Amino acid sequence: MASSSVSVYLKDENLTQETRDLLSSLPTEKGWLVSQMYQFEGSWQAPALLQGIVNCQKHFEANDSDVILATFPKSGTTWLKALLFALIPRHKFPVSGKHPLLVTNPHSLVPFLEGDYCVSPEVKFSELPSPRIMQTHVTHHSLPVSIKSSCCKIVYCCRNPKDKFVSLWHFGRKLAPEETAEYPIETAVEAFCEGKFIGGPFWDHVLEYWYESRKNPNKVLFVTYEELKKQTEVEVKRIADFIGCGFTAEEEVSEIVKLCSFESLSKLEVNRQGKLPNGIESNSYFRKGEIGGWRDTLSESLAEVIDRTTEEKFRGSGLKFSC
Ligand code: PAP
Repeated sequence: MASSSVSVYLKDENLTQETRDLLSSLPTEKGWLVSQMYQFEGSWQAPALLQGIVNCQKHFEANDSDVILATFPKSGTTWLKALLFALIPRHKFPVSGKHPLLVTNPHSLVPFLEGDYCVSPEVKFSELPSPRIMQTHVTHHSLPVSIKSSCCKIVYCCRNPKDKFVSLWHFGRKLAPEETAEYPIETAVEAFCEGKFIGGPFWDHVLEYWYESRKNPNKVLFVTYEELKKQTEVEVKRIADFIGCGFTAEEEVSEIVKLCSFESLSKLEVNRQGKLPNGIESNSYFRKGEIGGWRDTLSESLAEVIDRTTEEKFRGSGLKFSC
């Protein structure tokens, strides 16, 4: 199992006996990025993150004032972490001043729930200043009960499947070159479309949050990377209204948009050099930041395979991706 990898999310040396027993009872598949994936509550996980999800389900207590960012990996997590951090405590940290985002990677400002729980069941989320902002990649049905039963807000960000796949493909190859070197992209596309891909099935993840946002629009806000890119100010105001920190007529949303843009964040020293506590290089989270960048990596025929699956899986849902 990916022992040469540097990321804590791919290591299995901190697994408890309880997790090992659980793993032995679960369906398993050989995978890309992690040599062995386990199917837990319908989604395919690396062992360490699976332990994190179980710990999170057992121990995490949501507050009514919490804001939870939910994403499928590589759908805009870093961007949304920056935006939420810039939006929520904006009276404490004015954009015009020495803003924490100028010296801290967004992943160090907004904790990753199951990521932090994968190392230990004792995580001090209770010490975060209120309102707390936290992030998860967990499916809606696997969220800790208190997130669903409390009045906390969930912001879900989705991205078009081809760009998302390509983003993860490059990230994974950089993160674990040895484990991914021999895995052809054709096989990875096939596994992604079958849902047997790390974190997958992608389609079910998106659809669950999509339907939840329609059923309960005050609880779940559905945002797409593409709309955020095309009309950033409009979407940022919509997010701010949803989480209860809407803009006054005098406030400038453009400053927050600029601070959190790919162009600004990717140039900062803190996001170009060094590693995060999770063992991942800070610059791995900033690659291209574009819509339609998949064209550099996917052949037309592989793109068609993903398009056909997207069409089939999202048919009748009202969800469409045109890029
Ligand atoms: P995660 O889910 O593992 O935390 P996430 O941040 O969702 O990762 O994905 C990284 C992608 O967001 C990268 O896309 P790319 O590979 O297609 O380039 C990264 O470039 C992009 N990204 C990071 N920050 C921003 C930003 N401020 N604006 C737009 N895109 C961004």
